Formats: sequence, C-alpha cells, structure tokens
Amino acid sequence: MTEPTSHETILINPATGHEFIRVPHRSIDDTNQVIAESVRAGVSWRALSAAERGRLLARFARAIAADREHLATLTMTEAGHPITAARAEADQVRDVFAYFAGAPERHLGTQIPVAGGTAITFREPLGAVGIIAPWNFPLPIAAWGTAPALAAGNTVVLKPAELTPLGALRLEHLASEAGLPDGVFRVVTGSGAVLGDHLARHPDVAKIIFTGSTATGARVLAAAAEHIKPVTLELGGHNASIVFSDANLAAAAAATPSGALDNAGQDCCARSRVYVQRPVFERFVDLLIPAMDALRVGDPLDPRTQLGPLISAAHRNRVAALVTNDIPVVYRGQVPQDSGFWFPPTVLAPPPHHPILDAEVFGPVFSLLPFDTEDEVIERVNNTPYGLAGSIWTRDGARGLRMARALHVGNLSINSQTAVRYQTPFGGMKHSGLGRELGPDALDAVTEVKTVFISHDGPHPSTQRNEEL
Ligand code: TXE
Repeated sequence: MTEPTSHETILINPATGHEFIRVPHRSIDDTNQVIAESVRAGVSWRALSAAERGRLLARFARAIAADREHLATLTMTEAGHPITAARAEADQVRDVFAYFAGAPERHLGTQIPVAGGTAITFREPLGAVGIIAPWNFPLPIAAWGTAPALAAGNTVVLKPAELTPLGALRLEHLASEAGLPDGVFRVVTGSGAVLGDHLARHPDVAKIIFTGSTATGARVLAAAAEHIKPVTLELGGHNASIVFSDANLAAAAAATPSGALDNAGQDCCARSRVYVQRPVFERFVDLLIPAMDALRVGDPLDPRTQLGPLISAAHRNRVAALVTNDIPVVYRGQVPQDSGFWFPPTVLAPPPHHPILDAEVFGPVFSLLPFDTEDEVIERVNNTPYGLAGSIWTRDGARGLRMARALHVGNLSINSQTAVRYQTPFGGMKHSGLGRELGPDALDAVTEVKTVFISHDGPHPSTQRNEEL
C-alpha cells in the first residue's frame, strides 16, 4: 500500500481494515467551478413550478428506492454499518426525499391584515446551499439537508466526510438519472479543512448546513460570518436516558442497548449516560445484562448483525483512550479478533464527575449512574455543554412532561429511545447546535421571508401613512 497524497483519501473497509479504493480530492478551482454552476442552475430551478420541482424530487425518491441495495452496500463498505442498518438508512433517505417532494406546493407564505392594504409574505430560496456532512450517517444526514433545500428552490453543493464519499457520489448520479437539471445537486469530495472551509467562506454559497463536532462547527460559524451567511449546525451530544422506579423496567432495559449502541455508538443521539433511580438500580442491571448478551456483533454482511466496527483506527484509539482503567466495568462484550476497527460493547459504572461523563464518547460504550430524586437528576443531566437528545422512562405522565420541560435538550422521547423522524424538527440546544432540520422547520431554515405590502388605495388618500412606524 503506497502512502496517500494530499489529493486523495484512501478508503479502508472498517470491518476488515483493508484498503478498497482511493477517492481524489477536488481542487479549489474545481470547487469554484461547481459553485458557479450551482448558482447558474438555481436560476431555472427556482423558476420551475412548485409542482414540477415536486415531481422531480419524487422521481429522485423513486430512484433511491430502486437503488436501495447498492446504496446500502456502499454504506456498509465505507462506514462499516451492518447491512440491515444500512438498508434502513437507504430507506430513510428515500422517505426524506418523498416527504419533501410534497413540500414545494405546500410551503406557504402568509397574509397579514394591515391598514390601507394587504401584506403578504413569500418564502424565497436562498441560492446555492453548501452542505458539510459527517461520516457517521453519511447518506441520511446528507439527505436531511439536501431534500428541503432543493424543495424550496435552492441548489446544493454537498461535501461528504473524507471517509465516506461514495454514497454521496452515488446520490449525485441518481439525481441526474432521475432528471434533476445539471448543477442542481453537486458533490465535491475533499478535506474539511480545505474544501469545507472554502464552502463556508465562499461569497456565492448562500447558506451552510453542517453536521459534525462542536469544535469544527464553531470554526464553520466563524468562517460563515465573513459574509453574514446563515448556518444550521447539528453538533455533538452527550445524551441521557433517565429510568425512574415506576418505569416499565423490562421495556427500558430492552431498549437501552440499541439507544446507546446503535451504529456502534457513533450517533449524536446515543444515550451514553443511563441514570437509573436507586431503588431499581440492581433490578435494572439484572435485566440489562441479558439484553447486552443478545446483541449480535460482527460480520456486517450478516443481516442479523446489530453492531459493527468503528469508522477508523484513529477513532477506535480515541474511544479506547476515554475508557480509562480506573472505571469499574459492568459489562464487556466480544468482538471479532481480526484487523477491523472493533471495540467491544461496554457498560461502565463511573464515579460521579469522572471525565468520561464530560466527553462525547461516540463509541459502543455507556455509563450506568444511580440517582435519587427528580431535581437531582435534572441538575446532573443538564450539567453538560450539550443538549441534543434524551429519554425519560416513567409510567407517570405528569412526571414525564415535567421532566421533558426541565431538560435543556432539543429532542426527547418518553418511554422510547428514538429521536429522529423526518416529519418532526430535529436539532440541539446549547453546544449541540443551531437551528433545526427535518419536519416543516427545515424549509424555513433554507428560505428567507420577503414581505410585500399591496396598497388598497385607489385615487383617494388613505389612513395608511398614519400607521407607518
Ligand atoms: O468531525 P468533524 P470528525 C463528533 C464525534 C466525533 C468527533 C470528531 O464526537 O468523535 O466529532 O469527528 C468537515 N471547515 N461528531 O473529526 O471534523 C469534515 O470534512 C469546514 C459528531 O470527523 O466535525 C466532515 O465533512 N468543514 C457528529 C465534517 O466537517 C470541516 C458527526 C465533520 O467533521 C472543517 C461526526 C472545517 N475547518 C462527528 N474541518 C454528529 N453531530 O452527529 C472538518 N470539516
């Protein structure tokens, strides 16, 4: 294996540790050209009727559905996801495009009663939207930004993560096959520090939608500030699941492994801190261990596999460094002993204030933490810079809502560990992000409001001027 140049990324299958392809990086000049084409394509894309834009996006959704197996195989190979999970991700991409295909005809402005006439508002596209995507869910997260942006009449330049460009390139191909006009949806492959930064600073990129780490998100925000560019940031999380004594413990314990460990824990919504009320702590652990034992870890090609490898050797080392020897281990599973980037599913019982409780681990690791009172757990869960997702397990409906209102978190589930639905807004509070993706809010984030006042005045003067500010 020869050393990579700075103009390419060597892709390594995370399950085997073997190189399988090299992907060239786009140059800055190339990228400028793509941005210029994207801006030009926007003129006719936004001029299409809403119905026609919707029809084209619906065709794109059908092309994605027809390509499901290919897309899933790319995700499995470049990101190491088990094939069943990778298929579900391809299905989610299809659903997101199908949902937003209905949006162009339904994204309505308003009419506001004012003196002397009528005020109406239009939601107008911003222009060429830059999307910077991460490697953890390469296709779904690219779709969350792309589908609403295109539906609203914007064009898109997508920069996938260095380690996972293949799915994005395949989407670009499918868009063209589905009949999206040239330049409407483009992909540029390359390094974040070079091309991602370039998109964030470029005067002709009208908006950035970024998903990744909080540190990089802050850099993107600063770069975008140069041109007062709006930014949506979906950043890290360090989420909690809170299990009260009155919860359905069997259901909570059964859901805990997938809530914390899906995608090998490389999920900004992973519930990596599990707080269990003290009277049921031991009972919860007894129920959890068999659920952990039942996890199927290993070959991503096996449709029964639930847990695959981590994305890279470097990331595995980062996770391993956080799991320090001083933390009591409640559970440690088995992983294949081969050259892939495996890390065993691990349950820890760290003392309060241990550093692992401050970091986004992003690996198949979670912590069990006993608590006593509602107020105490609210304080402990909120005591992190993050605020993305979380779960509350209780049979007391009032407590569930009281807790949900008290937690500084963007997405909560009561008696469930799921967070993301394409119909509902998704995003974080505090250092977990800025703005929302998915659901109706996603369209507002890729448009701006124009207000038009239409005077009712005929040839006679009106009272209108008196009401002006
Ligand atoms: O993220 P980066 P990394 C968290 C998770 C993980 C950590 C580091 O904790 O361990 O971040 O992952 C592009 N200007 N999450 O280093 O650097 C980069 O090319 C513009 C949480 O992979 O944030 C990639 O496309 N763009 C998470 C994207 O940013 C830049 C998902 C994300 O990379 C850039 C992933 C720059 N200066 C990691 N530098 C989530 N929120 O789900 C890099 N990029």
